[in-house]
Amino acid sequence: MSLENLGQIRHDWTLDEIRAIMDQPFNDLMFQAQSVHRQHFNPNEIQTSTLVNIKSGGCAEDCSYCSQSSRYDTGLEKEKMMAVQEVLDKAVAAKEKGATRLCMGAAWRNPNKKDFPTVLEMVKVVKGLGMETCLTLGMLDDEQVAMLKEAGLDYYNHNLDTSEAYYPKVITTRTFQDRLDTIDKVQKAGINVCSGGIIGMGEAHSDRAELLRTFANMRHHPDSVPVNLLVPIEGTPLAEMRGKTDSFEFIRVIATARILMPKSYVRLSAGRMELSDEAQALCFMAGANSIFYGDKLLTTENPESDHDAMLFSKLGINMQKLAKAHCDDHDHSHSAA
Ligand code: SAM
Ligand code: DTB
Ligand code: SF4
Repeated sequence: MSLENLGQIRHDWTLDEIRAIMDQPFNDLMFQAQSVHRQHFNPNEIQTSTLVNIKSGGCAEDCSYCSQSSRYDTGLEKEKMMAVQEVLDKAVAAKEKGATRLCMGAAWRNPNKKDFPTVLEMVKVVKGLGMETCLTLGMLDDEQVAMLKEAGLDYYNHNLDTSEAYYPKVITTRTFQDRLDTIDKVQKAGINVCSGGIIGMGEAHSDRAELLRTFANMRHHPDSVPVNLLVPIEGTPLAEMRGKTDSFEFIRVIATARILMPKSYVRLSAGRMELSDEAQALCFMAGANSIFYGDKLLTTENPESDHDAMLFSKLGINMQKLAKAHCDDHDHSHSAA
């Protein structure tokens, strides 16, 4: 396949094609990914999102990776929902550090009636600061999607996590199809979709290719694709996966996502504490152009923002500014040197 053809937006990828991309020699893969990246984005610019856990712990779902599932003894306390003012304070702090988007997460299977108006209020106050908003609240019904759209929500995060075949090995309280249904509703309502997965849960190489194929063959590619490296949590069934994932395998997934979804933001997400600065630089070379920025993810540690700022400075990477982040619907390319 020529490099020019590789930058085209397609929705008909076969598993063999994806495996051929992912399994080629590492240097060839990186070259292709970097070439595709430069067709649509400024290669030296990264978008930053800060996470806030607005409702921590006590979740009814049994996701085997999660510290917040009530099924496992992870030592995490169940907390009440955060007050709107506290979310606003965190948003102000994140904006001061340079984040363009606030991603608010809740440990829910789906939002309940009582708390939903507060969530809508959170979206409105964060938008009032001029920041982009993202929510991740579990499954949604049509009415909830419509209210989120009306409140001005920019992104909804809903991860598929792994392939359809491996999904029941990781989660039994909902199906892969349930996830697709919510993504479909969000997309149809005109809210940007953020959907990705987790690498390192014991899935096979082909499961990773299958997950990417599901995203790449969606009618509209997710606007943002978070690629998480499993953060192993003591007490969860996947705690024993610590140290089992080769970072080159992880980088290969990022590069393949970049090639399959040329215009999507690919986010180097959870797991950065386990990646050296050099491995993260390879992720950026592979086409990752977004990160979670701030000292904490939802319940676990993330690199200090000062460390990220230092790494960006060494690499000559600029953090995307708010005005640009709002130009999502346009071509992201700049006259790259
Ligand atoms: N409860 C909602 C849901 O599951 O959609 C929203 C919050 S949930 C914590 C959001 C996502 O975080 C999950 O879908 C998963 O991809 C990611 N995640 C959770 N725990 C993780 C871990 N230990 N390592 C890597 N990613 C994780
Ligand atoms: C995503 O893909 N990763 C984020 C966000 N979307 C919600 C969450 C990562 C969680 C990592 C484990 C934790 O901190 O609990
Ligand atoms: Fe609940 Fe989300 Fe954690 Fe699953 S990933 S247990 S749904 S908070």
